[in-house]
Amino acid sequence: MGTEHDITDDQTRTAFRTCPLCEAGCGLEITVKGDRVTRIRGDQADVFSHGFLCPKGSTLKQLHDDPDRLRRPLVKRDGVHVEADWDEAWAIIADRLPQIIGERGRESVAVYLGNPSAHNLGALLYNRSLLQALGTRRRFSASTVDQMPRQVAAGYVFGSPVTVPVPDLDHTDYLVVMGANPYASNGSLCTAPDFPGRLEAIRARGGTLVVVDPRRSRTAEEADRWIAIRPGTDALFLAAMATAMAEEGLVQLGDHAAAHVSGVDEVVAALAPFTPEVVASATGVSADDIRRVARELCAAPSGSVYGRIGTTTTEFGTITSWLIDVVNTFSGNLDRRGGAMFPKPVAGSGNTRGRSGTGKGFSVGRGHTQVRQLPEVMGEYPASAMAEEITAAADPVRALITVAGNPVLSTPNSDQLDAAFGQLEFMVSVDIYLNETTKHADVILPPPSQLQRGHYDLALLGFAVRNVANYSEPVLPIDEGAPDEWEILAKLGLIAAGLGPDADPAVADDLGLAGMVQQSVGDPGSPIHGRAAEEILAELGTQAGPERMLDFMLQTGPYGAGFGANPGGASVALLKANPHGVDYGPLQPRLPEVLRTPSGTVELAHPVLLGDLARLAAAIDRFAEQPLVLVGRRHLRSNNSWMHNIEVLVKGKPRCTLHVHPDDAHRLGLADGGVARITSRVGTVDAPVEVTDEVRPGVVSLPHGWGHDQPGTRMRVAAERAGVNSNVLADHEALDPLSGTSVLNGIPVDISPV
Ligand SMILES: Nc1nc2c(c(=O)[nH]1)N[C@H]1C(S)=C(S)[C@@H](COP(=O)(O)OP(=O)(O)OC[C@H]3O[C@@H](n4cnc5c(=O)[nH]c(N)nc54)[C@H](O)[C@@H]3O)O[C@H]1N2
Ligand SMILES: Nc1nc2c(c(=O)[nH]1)N[C@H]1C(S)=C(S)[C@@H](COP(=O)(O)OP(=O)(O)OC[C@H]3O[C@@H](n4cnc5c(=O)[nH]c(N)nc54)[C@H](O)[C@@H]3O)O[C@H]1N2
Ligand code: SF4
Ligand SMILES: [Mo]
Repeated sequence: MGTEHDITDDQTRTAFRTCPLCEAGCGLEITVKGDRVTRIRGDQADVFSHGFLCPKGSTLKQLHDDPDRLRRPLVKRDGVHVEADWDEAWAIIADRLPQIIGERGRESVAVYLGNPSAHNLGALLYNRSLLQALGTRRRFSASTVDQMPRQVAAGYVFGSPVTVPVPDLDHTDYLVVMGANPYASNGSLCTAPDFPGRLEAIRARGGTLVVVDPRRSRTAEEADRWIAIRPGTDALFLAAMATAMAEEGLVQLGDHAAAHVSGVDEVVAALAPFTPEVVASATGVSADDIRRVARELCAAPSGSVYGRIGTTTTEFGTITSWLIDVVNTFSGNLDRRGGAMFPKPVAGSGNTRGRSGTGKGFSVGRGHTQVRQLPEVMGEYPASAMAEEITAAADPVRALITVAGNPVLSTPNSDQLDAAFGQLEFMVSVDIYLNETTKHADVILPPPSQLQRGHYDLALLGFAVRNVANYSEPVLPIDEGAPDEWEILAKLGLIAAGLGPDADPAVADDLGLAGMVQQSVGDPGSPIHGRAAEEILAELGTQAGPERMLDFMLQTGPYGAGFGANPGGASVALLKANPHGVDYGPLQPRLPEVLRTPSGTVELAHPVLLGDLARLAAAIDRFAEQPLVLVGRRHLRSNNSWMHNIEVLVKGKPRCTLHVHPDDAHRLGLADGGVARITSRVGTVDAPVEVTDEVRPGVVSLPHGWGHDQPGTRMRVAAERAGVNSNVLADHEALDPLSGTSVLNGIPVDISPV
């Protein structure tokens, strides 16, 4: 079953597979004996990761073998989850779901899609079929507790929310990392296996690394300079950088970008009030330090500002992401080598397909939530509105489907959401564990393990620092009689549409694929424009599922084989013959072809973005007097809320501790090793205290994804080191209004010793 069969004896073989656990996408070399994985290490020959892996990568084996990982569906009987066979599980869903939709309408069903869906080819391709079949606007996902602001800003400025510039890590001379800790996270919206090694290489070649973070993270420790910013104030810091550049006559777009950027003067004028001197006390960063970074970024041969979760999950998330684009543009780094560049995904994306260079642009607000009237953004509503749409809407959500998500631990005001889920009439979860969220489900449908399915990083390679492609075949066969994840999702859609428990997902897949091919042959921008759909479909074959759909995307993508038009071009066959991946080289300038804005320019002065600056200005005084605030942090051996059942990852000293600066500890009467009671507007938790100068004064830090002590769950290892759920403290009302994204960093809290 492996991609390359290096048979050393009768039973032992080697398979190569991309790790699906985080965005780095490392290549793994997996030794399999019979049906058992005996070893996992980094694939030295992988074209992108060159042998790198982190401690999580090798635990795909433990994950596969975890006795708590679900192999068969669970159904709730008299409040207790018991194993059932697949037919029984489907029958229950077919009995309940279409009935609720029939009686109450489509909007009575909500869907929540979680983070692992973005690392999962089946889910990426077939969540769409599920959503289409359901037809509900009540779609929620982890995006609104994560990267949505970055995508919204990109939508306005570049015309498509998938057009997110990434730092050209391997060539940059000056990198400013804001609100990201790639030494722990391995990077995000910047796909770069061995991110730490790539950062070290910047310094080794004489470049500079600056980290802006309220915590002295591991990344900050490795940097030339750490700027301990006050949480939530990055927009002010960046606006002041841009203004410093303008005041000092340093704005220089470079000939290439200058021809394609509009609105520079308007942006300069709009940002003029935000001088370094004006924002210094609010940001906690001196005017001199702000001016110095601005000057250095402009003076460096190339440079880039990169922002992540600490910049997006704040009340100014969208304009912060936009201001990152502004300073990258002003300093002459937009779309140039070593600057902020646009990947060209091999499987295609919204910025490779369709008409090149212009488009409809980006907008929000096709629909609003019922209770708070929050606008739709990228086809979904804010995750933090889920609870009230269940409990307080005139037409409430009655049924919920979750796919690869654990919102009860991962989204704001968790206690309220937990209670709301308890009120649902019916809930289905597609998940591998019985956890804090899925314990509410009437039916849990478990997909095969990570090792039992094929993989291509369809979403994350769109943010990669090199253009690469890598397909992995399943390492182990699927359990007898169990469906693949794509079949589960497609079938769930068919059942919701009333086609009954025996509906065949393969039939729906044939139809879906035929639709895609029809559209492509009719698209003048497509490499198969004008060809016969039947011919293309015949070449794609009759084996339903994600591999065939991926082949279509690769072949019609920017490097594609084009069904014979470009021999040697990208296809699944090519990637199967190259199990260590195919490298299409470093990022290349893509302006103006990457744009999809109505004007055909980089719309730097989009009115929606400029319009939010008044709110930013009004917040300056409040920030300057900010009381104690809570931020998060990640640990290398953890992964959001769900890898805590793997013993080798969680053993050792407890990680779910509250970091408190010594000055604050003294003032608040907290002792290292003691317990603190943390209270926010919406909740209270007690957590063990670690006194450390890793956080700046006035800031405390607690990681998210913990709190595994809830009854009704079945994660035995996790329950032994339960920790506390930091999202009990996150306020569901605190949002970045432009993106609907929750404020998870910079939460005002009161703290007292217990
Ligand atoms: N306070 C605070 N909260 C945060 C964050 C923060 O920084 N601070 N970070 C936010 C971010 S960035 C994110 S992405 C979200 C994550 O939020 P979620 O996506 O809601 O939660 P996860 O913890 O990733 O849970 C993943 C779920 O998927 C299941 N699962 C794992 N693999 C698979 C699979 O292959 N298929 C299926 N069907 N299920 C699978 C797991 O068992 C688990 O139930 O959390 C957010 N919450
Ligand atoms: N080991 C591990 N790896 C992961 C994950 C995981 O849970 N564990 N999750 C994955 C996911 S889903 C994601 S989205 C990525 C996230 O990847 P990153 O964005 O790198 O996430 P973090 O490591 O949480 O780093 C965020 C940093 O922002 C800082 N910060 C908090 N508030 C502010 C602020 O207001 N301003 C500034 N400038 N900084 C602030 C925090 O102190 C922290 O150091 O990681 C992915 N990789
Ligand atoms: S860095 Fe991410 S992709 Fe690489 S081995 Fe670790 S978890 Fe897997
Ligand atoms: Mo995330």
